[in-house]
Amino acid sequence: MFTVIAIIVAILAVVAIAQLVKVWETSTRLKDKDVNDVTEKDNNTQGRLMLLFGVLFMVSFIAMVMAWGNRFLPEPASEHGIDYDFLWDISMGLIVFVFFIVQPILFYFAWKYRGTKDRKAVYYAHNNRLEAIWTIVPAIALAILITYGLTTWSDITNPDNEEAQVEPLVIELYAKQFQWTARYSGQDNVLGAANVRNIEGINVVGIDAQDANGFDDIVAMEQLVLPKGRPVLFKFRSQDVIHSAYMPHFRAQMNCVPGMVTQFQFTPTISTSEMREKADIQERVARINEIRELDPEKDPYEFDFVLLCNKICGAAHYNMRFPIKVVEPAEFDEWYSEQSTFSEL
Ligand SMILES: [Cu+2]
Repeated sequence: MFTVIAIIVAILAVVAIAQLVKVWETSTRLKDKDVNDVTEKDNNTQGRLMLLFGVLFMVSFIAMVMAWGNRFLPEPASEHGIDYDFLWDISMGLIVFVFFIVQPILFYFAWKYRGTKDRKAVYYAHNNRLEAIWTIVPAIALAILITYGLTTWSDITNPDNEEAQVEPLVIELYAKQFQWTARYSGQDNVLGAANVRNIEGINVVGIDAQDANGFDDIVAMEQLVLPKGRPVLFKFRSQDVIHSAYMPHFRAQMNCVPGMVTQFQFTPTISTSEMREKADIQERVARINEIRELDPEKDPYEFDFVLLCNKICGAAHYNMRFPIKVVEPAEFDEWYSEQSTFSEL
């Protein structure tokens, strides 16, 4: 009902504005003036408005960065996260640098060269040198940025486990509307075959009961526990629509696509309890709790790493989150040994 009223109001508003414009046009015609005539006064007003807008634009940019700059992600908690953040800083640094040169000039010129009666625009059709400069300089800058970005991306997505002589821990993240489930590969570190057709009762991710690799698999519905300092190779699957596994603190994101398995590997470097000790995190938590205190029904927030769905996958997409706990390797081994395997269920 509210939507219908809102749409009717919006339509009526458009009609009212159209009518007002008509009235204004008729009134100027009565005064024997052409509405399309641009007067000296119009040019001055528009020029000054441009200048004013430019100043407000720059001031609001600086004010927003100062006010909300501390809402950026905290320090990365994964090995590759440092390279990732460096790439981000370089790209943003360059963009902001160019922004601060180009935008003030743009609005200043709009005001300085506004139309006046005795100024005539210069007819300047072509200049090869200028064309070359503004083509080649951005082309070189972009080529460097893109090459740097692609090499960083390929280093992040293709870690050489053989050279590093590590065997990453294999974990599956299974996405469905609107829930995450983790499946650890167990003693053999090999995930058993799985298929959506096998989903029944407690077999929530559809493990194939015929495949011996799956007997020792461990399914975790409550949270994702990861060992600090050990590479983890995630295998992503989806039951229904495209989801996206986003682990912001680890600078990791990968789509979960029905019918195929995607993957991403990273090494957690900071445990949950270490992260909670950090001054920056404590400041963020305090800020969040200040807001939560206003609502007596809300419990205080405590920092946790989190896995979020980053693809608008349906009505309860916002609710598709899974806590991640990074612990010391010994604690992980202890937790791992306490879990029931698929064959024990
Ligand atoms: Cu989703």
